[in-house]
Amino acid sequence: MLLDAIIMLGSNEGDRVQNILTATALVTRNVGQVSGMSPVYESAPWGKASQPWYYNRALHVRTALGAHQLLAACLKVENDMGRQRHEKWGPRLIDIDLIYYSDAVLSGNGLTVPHPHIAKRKFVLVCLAALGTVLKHPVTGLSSVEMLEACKDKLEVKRLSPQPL
Ligand code: PH2
Ligand code: MG
Ligand code: MG
Repeated sequence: MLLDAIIMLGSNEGDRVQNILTATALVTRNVGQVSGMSPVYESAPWGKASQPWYYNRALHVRTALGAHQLLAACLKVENDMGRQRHEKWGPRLIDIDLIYYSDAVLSGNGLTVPHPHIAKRKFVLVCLAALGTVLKHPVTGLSSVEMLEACKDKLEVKRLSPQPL
């Protein structure tokens, strides 16, 4: 049985476009079938202002993995790409976060789904809305468009143009 999961990619260190493209390819190969992807957006840093802007993209994955297996597969891609962990919300070569795992609500062993900051982060909501999935937040019942309309985050989120291939 395949379940729907939504994964967010983020990079603000090194060649950000290449990092997003490499992570997209490695998720496709190692994590699950990528059935949809948002455009790549450039976004002002959320949480800690004094760092480079991020490139972000959301992926819709169809996966046979359990939630913790899926998280482990994402962390493996981060490690394989050479991510070093520094401070919380600080610069990162690649960040691969689990946003939704079907309609599961889980917390523990290093994994919280839905991701706890979805509704507060415009860069996440813009990517999710662009994916066009029908997935709703399993706790609030809100769609990404509804959350985006209610979101108070005013940090800039710009669609890259032209989009990388
Ligand atoms: N990720 C963070 C912290 N802040 N800001 C933007 N714009 N995009 C991100 O992916 C991001 C962030 C922690 O993972
Ligand atoms: Mg993150
Ligand atoms: Mg992360």
